[in-house]
Amino acid sequence: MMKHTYKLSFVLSAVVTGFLGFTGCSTSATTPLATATAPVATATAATADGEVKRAGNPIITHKFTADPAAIVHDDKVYLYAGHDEAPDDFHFYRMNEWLVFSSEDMVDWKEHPVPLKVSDFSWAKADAWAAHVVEKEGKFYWYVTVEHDSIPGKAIGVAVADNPTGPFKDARGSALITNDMTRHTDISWDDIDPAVFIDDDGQAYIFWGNTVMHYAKLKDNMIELDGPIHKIEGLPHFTEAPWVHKKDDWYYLTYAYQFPEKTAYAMSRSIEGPWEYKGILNELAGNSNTNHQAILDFKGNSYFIYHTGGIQPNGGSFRRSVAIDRLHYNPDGTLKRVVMTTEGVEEVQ
Ligand code: FUB
Repeated sequence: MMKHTYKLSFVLSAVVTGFLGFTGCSTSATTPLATATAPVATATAATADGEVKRAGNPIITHKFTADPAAIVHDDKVYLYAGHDEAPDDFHFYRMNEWLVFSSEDMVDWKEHPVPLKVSDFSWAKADAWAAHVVEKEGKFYWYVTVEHDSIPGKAIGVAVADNPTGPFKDARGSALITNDMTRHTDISWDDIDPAVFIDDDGQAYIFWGNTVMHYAKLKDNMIELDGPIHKIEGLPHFTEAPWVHKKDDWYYLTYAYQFPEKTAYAMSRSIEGPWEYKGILNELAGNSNTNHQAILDFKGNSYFIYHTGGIQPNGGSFRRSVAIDRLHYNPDGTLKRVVMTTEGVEEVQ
């Protein structure tokens, strides 16, 4: 029944999760400055733990940030996130723009000017939900979830820029995917949470969904679908938030599992499946009913990037904050369970 009660369940969960203890919040949390306008600012203070400089979780404490996606470009990590702008008495998402931060060491994060807003898409009317950036041939493509202005339901658009911090512009002038293009479920929010993966042969794929996981090929131009939309079967309790990555000869498909969400994963030898379910990767994110992961390799380490409601007293399901912990592989390629920490990751050079 979850597929018909998604929005209601968010509201109920906001009440329920008020009773759940959260153990991963940063002791350095500050009141969010929703109106901060500095064009470029250091986003968070690093904490010292003995001689080791660590990021602390959440990594950004002056704004609420959600739905992380990250890339590496020129020895820097670029972290893209939605901006949770809901006031304390508002129990659903209020999200009008996306944000970008960069870091050379995973500890000091620099905020860049707001690179993309819902209003940059003339055909969209609300909801800067989860998004994903990929680089191809010197261009940066940002796939976003929004509410369509005239076609009922959520839709996916794509913006493009010549560098990772923008400025980004709508690449099509229309949605790439709309709710009427997918018929596997009758809910209006199944076309959310795009995740794009470019395989070793250069073929790009877009994965997305809520309740039902879809995927399709992208054309070489990255802004048109190439062929039919497929449904991926065999992912237990798939809710949303797909993320695809490859390590050695394995493809990994991580996703939000159940609701409130854990993160689960499946593996395959082929990007087109079949996917073999492998279990839970991350537990409930404390007082946030969503978890929304990204996975990244940087300077020899693997990272699990997610969000929690870790800024207190007002953090929660609609005022979330991005956190980062290490991701570790077993010798057979399976993933070790993520350990969410208060201390966060160590500085890397
Ligand atoms: O941020 C709005 C929605 O919440 C995202 O699209 C989902 O992945 C969940 O995190």
